[in-house]
Amino acid sequence: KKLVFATNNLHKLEEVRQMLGPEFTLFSMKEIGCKEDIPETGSTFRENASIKARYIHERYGLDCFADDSGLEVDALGGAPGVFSARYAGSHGNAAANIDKLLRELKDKDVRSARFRAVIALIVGGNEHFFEGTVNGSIRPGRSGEGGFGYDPVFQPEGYDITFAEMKPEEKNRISHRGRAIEQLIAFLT
Ligand code: ITT
Repeated sequence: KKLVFATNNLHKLEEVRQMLGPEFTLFSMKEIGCKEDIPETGSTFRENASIKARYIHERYGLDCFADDSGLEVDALGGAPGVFSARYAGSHGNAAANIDKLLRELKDKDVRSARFRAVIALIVGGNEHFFEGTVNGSIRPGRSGEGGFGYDPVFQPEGYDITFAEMKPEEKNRISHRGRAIEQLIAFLT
């Protein structure tokens, strides 16, 4: 099955490539010649996932999917949420985003949080949604070198290590994205 993954995030691309395996031929936006940054103007993960998938489908007429995801922190009323990529201002500056998060949580006892991912898939002109969540907590400091984004400070429930300390396949097995992709695979096969 040929599919475009409408993302500019190379870490997401790598994770999803690993999860989908060889039955799927995955094309990145770059590989289909799309160099644009898709404006994410929605106020929910679902809206933004849909905007990204439709953008590619409308311009290229290809089957495609998009992932919109982020971190919801209870003590911050669900922030950064859909603003996770640009929490500290500039898009995708993980170091600054984590610094800001740790600063905001400095005096908070409640550290619970979750990652959410919503995938919008467009096949044969029809749109389908898949969602995944992983509960956990925010560590007071960074640990680990793997993963991306907030992984060094996110400890999933039932573990005493962060996502950044896990092997990629271990993270993928329990992550928000892994759970959403599992459903996408089940739907397509
Ligand atoms: P695309 O829109 O091009 O796919 P993006 O990085 O801008 O890439 P989002 O708008 O969905 O994607 O923002 C997701 C942000 O949420 C991401 O940049 C990270 O900061 C955070 N995030 C999502 N999944 C994560 C994960 O598995 N580990 C760590 N941080 C994650």
